[in-house]
Amino acid sequence: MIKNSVRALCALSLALAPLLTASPAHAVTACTVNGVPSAGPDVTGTAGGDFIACSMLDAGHTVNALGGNDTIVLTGDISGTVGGGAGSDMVRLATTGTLNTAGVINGDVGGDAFDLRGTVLGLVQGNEADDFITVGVVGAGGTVNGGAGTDFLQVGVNGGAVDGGADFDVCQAGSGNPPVCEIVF
Ligand SMILES: [Ca+2]
Ligand SMILES: [Ca+2]
Repeated sequence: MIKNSVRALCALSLALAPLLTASPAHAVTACTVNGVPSAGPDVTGTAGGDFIACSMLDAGHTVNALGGNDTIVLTGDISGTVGGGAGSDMVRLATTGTLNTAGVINGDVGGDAFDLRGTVLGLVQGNEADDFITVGVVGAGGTVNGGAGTDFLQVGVNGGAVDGGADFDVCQAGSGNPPVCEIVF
């Protein structure tokens, strides 16, 4: 009787295995907030300094780090909206990451630092205060805007639009379209 039950359980797990291991039909948000997994659609930090990492962010999903000086690390396909919230935030896009057409990165309030080594096809906004933004590749249709404040923007290859926004900004583009800034070198 026990043997039969074990056999039945084995057969059941064999039948379920393909379902459990099947690849998802579409991208699925995969983030952690201070080490705790979150699948969205709203990935939310705390009022203090948070460490948020995402290997995937679906279109329509959001990351909001809220207040505090937060660190956000993006390593894959980012199609949602990432906000640093108040505070001086650090946002990194690894070389393996892409900010897709629908994707947005916002520094929000506070002087923010963006180290975006991957490809930007979407929208990057420093927003208020003095922001420091470096981007590896801005693809066609991609936009980087420093917003208000004295910003420093550095882009390796600019196939899109790079603009310091309001106030006195300093920009550098290795090649491609010239940035729109008070000082370009
Ligand atoms: Ca926070
Ligand atoms: Ca901020």
